[in-house]
Amino acid sequence: MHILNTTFEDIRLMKIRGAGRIARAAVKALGDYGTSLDVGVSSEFVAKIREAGEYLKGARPTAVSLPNAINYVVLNFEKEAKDMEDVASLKRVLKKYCELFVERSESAVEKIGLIGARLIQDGDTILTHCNSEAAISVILTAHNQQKNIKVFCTETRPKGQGYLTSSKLAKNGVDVTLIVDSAVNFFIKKVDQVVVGADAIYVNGAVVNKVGTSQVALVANQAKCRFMVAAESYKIAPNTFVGESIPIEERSPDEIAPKEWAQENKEVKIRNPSFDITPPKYIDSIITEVGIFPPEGIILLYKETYGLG
Ligand code: RI2
Repeated sequence: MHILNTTFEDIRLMKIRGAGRIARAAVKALGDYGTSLDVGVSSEFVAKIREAGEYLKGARPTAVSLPNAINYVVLNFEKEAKDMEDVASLKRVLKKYCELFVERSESAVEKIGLIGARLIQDGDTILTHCNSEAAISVILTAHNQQKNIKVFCTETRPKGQGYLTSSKLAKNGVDVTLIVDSAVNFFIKKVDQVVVGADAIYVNGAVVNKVGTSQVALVANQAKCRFMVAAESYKIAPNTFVGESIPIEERSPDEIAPKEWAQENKEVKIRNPSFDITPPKYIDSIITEVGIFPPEGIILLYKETYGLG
């Protein structure tokens, strides 16, 4: 269980973070756990993998990439392993699907970059919020295509993921400016496009992303500035098709206020939701590895992915 516990804790504590990264880390941990399992009976192996998958899914509640990734691996593994007797073969099959997921996930980010960059014009100023591999892929691909772009990165309180994004972009030679979250409206007139990632996408095209994204979308909408979401197709939340909602993670108040201040001001309540929901009407396009969709078109991708089309 050691590898599972370590990965679970690293995801929970956000040492591993970002919707795509946590999905890949969980899948890798599941594969390594399978390889290390010392059981002689195939049914026991399958049961332990199923149980480990369920455990990993609980590390963080909002990014649907995590359960979708585990389900992809476990369902395919179980289907192929149905009639297999020896544990060594089961281990090989499990490893195969873990590697396949990781490969597809990484190549999806690359493809999103290429597809999304088509929507970025030479001379554009882009604004991004938080730290999304998919959004960064779009920005860096446009930059590598010699498009002359400028980028505003929000700081992204409370965890400051904008420091990661701005540092990465600057190291790659992009002209980047870090701003506080509340300065978005101040700068929006200079911005041509907002590009953000997603932790989960409702079947109706609403997007769950780092808290503050919906405020950025409102400001962008008022300023008639384009709003693009870059996200792998496995971020679509299948349960939203039957009306379920996506839980919004609420993290510790310690991430917001210094401990001593909180001690002295115990009567002040602190709330720390990690994500919010941007309605489809504020989103122009969702860039996935299979193409560009208006938010209302995500239902088609969902149906195709789950064979309902
Ligand atoms: P990629 C992150 O969540 C951010 O909300 C980011 O926009 C989203 O995951 C998608 O990131 P957190 O783990 O999968 O920082 O595009 O809470 O990297």
